[in-house]
Amino acid sequence: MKRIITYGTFDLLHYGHINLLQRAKALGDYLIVCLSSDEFNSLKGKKSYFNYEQRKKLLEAIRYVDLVIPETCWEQKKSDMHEYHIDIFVMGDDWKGRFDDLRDEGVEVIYLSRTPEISTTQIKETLHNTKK
Ligand code: C2G
Repeated sequence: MKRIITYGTFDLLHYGHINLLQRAKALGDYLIVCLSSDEFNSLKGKKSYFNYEQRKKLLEAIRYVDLVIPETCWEQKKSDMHEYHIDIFVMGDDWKGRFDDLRDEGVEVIYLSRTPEISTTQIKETLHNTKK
């Protein structure tokens, strides 16, 4: 059983996120999403519209997602690879190169192309500019 993991905030879930999760799952059999906590989002300089529990509920409803766990710090990835017996670490290619060191933990590191024309920031800006 090939186990995949990916990390992110996944706020205002959109088809760019789904494209990533679908392709990540296709690489193996079991997909874990490590979801940024509200506190970690602050560390990342992000303020999500939905809180952790709401974002977790949305992700758990996706057929490609088998488990959602919290991401609370940058440093947890190394131990996550061993704790969850990960075979493949996947991220969108906006992170290309940033996590290559995880290969030293014995996992494959794959960066998948981002869906270009959609982002949570863009959704927020569009809605803000079109509000009555
Ligand atoms: N993504 C994508 N296409 C988009 C938007 C996002 O493929 N149009 C991917 C990102 O590349 C990322 C995942 O969806 O792999 C989640 O995106 P974010 O929620 O923006 O995650 P991010 O803030 O990049 O957090 O420790 C890693 C961080 O937690 C990653």
